[in-house]
Amino acid sequence: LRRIGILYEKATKLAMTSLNSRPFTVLVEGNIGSGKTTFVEHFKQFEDISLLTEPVEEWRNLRGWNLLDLMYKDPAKWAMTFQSYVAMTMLEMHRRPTSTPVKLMERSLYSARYCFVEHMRKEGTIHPAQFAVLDEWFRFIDREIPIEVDLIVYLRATPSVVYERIRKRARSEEQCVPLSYLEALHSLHENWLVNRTHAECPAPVLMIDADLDLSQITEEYKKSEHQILRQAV
Ligand code: DCP
Repeated sequence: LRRIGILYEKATKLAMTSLNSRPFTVLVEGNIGSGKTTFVEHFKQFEDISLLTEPVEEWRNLRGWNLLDLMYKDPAKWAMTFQSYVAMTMLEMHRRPTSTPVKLMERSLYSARYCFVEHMRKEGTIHPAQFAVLDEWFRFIDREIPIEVDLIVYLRATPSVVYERIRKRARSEEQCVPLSYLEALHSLHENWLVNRTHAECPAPVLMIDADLDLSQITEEYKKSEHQILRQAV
């Protein structure tokens, strides 16, 4: 009887998901090294959530080519190529169907455009014509392809804190990342998610203090659980 009860509950959830036709979709955003992957992995314990971690490994190995490394080593030559591939992998994640009522996704087309591409435009890393092509792609996708977002979790961290974390995790491609770059990315996240200087912020923002270290951060993550899980009917 217990088994039948569980099966019935699962079937009801599935039916409700397909009735609602799409999952409650949460984007996890924040500076490099702010703990996005750790945040997403915290939700592994809940079965009603699909977790989509960022495809960094795909960026590091596209048919044997490490685009992330090429971009950091020679941004003038590779930033455009890298960002166009990032956009494709992000779009694939936005569109990936799920069978659960909640979908938790690391990063998005939006942070790619409003933080990373915006920084490259401001700094002149990409030519204005290259920026125009990336921006036209972004506008086209935004206009023509449904990308549903219900909540953005912003892991807000101090640039010097993430600088230390990046140094410690020692991802080979990121060895050249200076503090000034993290400061610039921080302001761009703030502009997008807090000051709302872009017309587009596709959902309400839940802010989390991401400066805390691993031993304390679980408590901080727990605070967001009810906002995310209450959608898992
Ligand atoms: N990156 C980029 N342009 C993007 C997205 C990411 O240049 N549109 C780069 C920055 C980092 C690497 O890709 O070098 C991964 O960055 P993220 O901040 O997306 O992921 P992290 O692994 O740093 O996340 P966290 O440490 O918060 O889990």
